[in-house]
Amino acid sequence: VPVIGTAGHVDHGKSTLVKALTGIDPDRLEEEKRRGLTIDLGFAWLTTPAGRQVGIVDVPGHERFIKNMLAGAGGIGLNLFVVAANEGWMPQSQEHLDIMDLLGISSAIVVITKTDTVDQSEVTALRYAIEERIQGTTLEGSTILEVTALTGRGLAELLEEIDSVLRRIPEPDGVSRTRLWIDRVFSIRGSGTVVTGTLAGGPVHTDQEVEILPGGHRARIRAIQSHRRELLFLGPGNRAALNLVGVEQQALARGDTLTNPGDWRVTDRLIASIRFLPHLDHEPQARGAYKFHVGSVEIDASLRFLEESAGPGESALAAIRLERPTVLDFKDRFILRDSGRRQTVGGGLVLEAHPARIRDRELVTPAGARARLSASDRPAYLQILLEEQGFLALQELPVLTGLKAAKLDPPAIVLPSFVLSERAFDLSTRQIAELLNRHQSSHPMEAGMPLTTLRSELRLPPQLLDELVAELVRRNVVRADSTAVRTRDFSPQVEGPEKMRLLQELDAAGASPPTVPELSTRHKPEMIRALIRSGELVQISPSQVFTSGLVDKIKAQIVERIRDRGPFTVADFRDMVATSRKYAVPLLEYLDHIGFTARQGDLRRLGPKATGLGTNR
Ligand SMILES: Nc1nc2c(ncn2[C@@H]2O[C@H](COP(=O)(O)OP(=O)(O)O)[C@@H](O)[C@H]2O)c(=O)[nH]1
Ligand SMILES: [Mg+2]
Repeated sequence: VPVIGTAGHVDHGKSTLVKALTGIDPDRLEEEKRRGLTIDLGFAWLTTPAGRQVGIVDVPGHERFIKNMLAGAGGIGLNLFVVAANEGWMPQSQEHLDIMDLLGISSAIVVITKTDTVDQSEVTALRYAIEERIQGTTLEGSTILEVTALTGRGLAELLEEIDSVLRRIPEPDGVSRTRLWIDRVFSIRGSGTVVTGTLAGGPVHTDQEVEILPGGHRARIRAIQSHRRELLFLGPGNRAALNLVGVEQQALARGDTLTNPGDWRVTDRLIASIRFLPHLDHEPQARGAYKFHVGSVEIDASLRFLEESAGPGESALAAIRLERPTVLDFKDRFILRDSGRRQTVGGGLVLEAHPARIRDRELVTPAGARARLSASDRPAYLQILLEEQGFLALQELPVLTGLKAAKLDPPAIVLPSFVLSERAFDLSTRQIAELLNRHQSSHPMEAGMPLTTLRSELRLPPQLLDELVAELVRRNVVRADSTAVRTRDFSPQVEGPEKMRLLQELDAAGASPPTVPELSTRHKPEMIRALIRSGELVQISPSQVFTSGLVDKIKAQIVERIRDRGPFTVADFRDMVATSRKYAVPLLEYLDHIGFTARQGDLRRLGPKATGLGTNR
């Protein structure tokens, strides 16, 4: 259920109206009660005729406390915009209307208060004046009601209208990530630190571990209250008071955000679309000093227009630098006030909360910023990020976009630790295939392209390349072993005449063949490797190879020998195959290793794998 906020000029009867509706005096500070003036935010709640529990945030109307008003304006779903019948439209009527308009608050009820102080004709005239003022703003078309809080006149109609507007407010679109802009911090003797705010983005539950940014303090939620009721779980869109364990009151302040650890990262730069108010009496200056208001925080800020600057009533793309870091989301609404003039000059939308920059160059171009402006939801925003960057590390996904990997729909490709656009995936696939084909045609005897070479050619993070290759293996596009990758239908070739020369040399040498280093001086090493892989050569030790034909012959001799005369020694074997110890020992160890023979003291007998006379393959 959305939280209701008040708005309107000082002394127009906002707090009195809240008290009349709820029975709770929102002016909770001693000084407020004494001066009859709202200084800081006040909180109350009520049950509507339809049975809804709603929270109310009452704001100060005085210009001096506009900062507090703005701290309460974030997260408001329905506004009660108060104009007193006796005073009519006043400066903060206009400024609060501007703020609601810039924040995109479209659900509002205009309440003309203190109707007991003037004639009905004046009330009616004010009604027309208000209708004109709200024309062209998000409040255009709002119902205008007349109320006398002191006598209760019009309160029943107001409550009915609150229900009917609440019924029309759409449910927030899905859960993203928990964020609570803290608007109050205090401590209760015996319980410790309590923070309050309007919960947004996702739920909280008791015993949850939370992180308070930008300080990075970790704490645990011991208890949750909403409208004074104890809860174990609270969904987004509600007022919340959270009792925290593990963090001191002094460490926290209004403007901090309570978050789910790991889901958010602070930022002090953003790309935004800013709309300047039409009735400004000056050109907005990029060099001016500004206050940036978002959620419950106010931060000193400076601007730089991405393209041209904008005049009153116009919009512009700008890079904004913040004096202190905070937590921002895609399409967060903010308000800009001119620090010197102390007036609201505009507001806008966060288009990129984590803009990359190389030296003085923004990596988000004006076109990229405009694409973000027209992206209607988070998946569309992710597509833009992927178009720009090709891929994102999966653990960055919630931090940058508020999306969870498990919920991603195609066309995003999700690998174990990265997410790619379909286009980037197709492009990488083509690049890999191209590199493999090129390598395979220049090295036809190799089993494929060494993974290390592929890594250095593609200039992707090694982990990403490995995951891409694994995905392509899964899709049966390439084949890979621990060292090399090849296209699906490639098999290494060995050239005929050269291979014949090598095999002839080995055949002529019988059971005492040249070593691999010796062979490599006369034959291509990659051909030797290819023949080992294809099984035509058998590697019996790091530096010794036999032809598979010779190995088969020796195996046959062993079977015959054991059948006729039983187990044999190394010396017997040496004589049998007519070789030296230098070859006999590694050869027998190789045969032991593959299970063709088995050693028993000094003797060899047939091993478990000696069935038949198959080759070593
Ligand atoms: N006559 C009359 N006075 C009202 C009415 N509502 C509020 N007031 C008075 O107007 C003054 C300012 O009210 P308050 O609620 O503090 O205004 P806020 O600054 O907008 O919160 C107080 O003295 C109220 O008693 C009303 O309906 N009729
Ligand atoms: Mg007040």
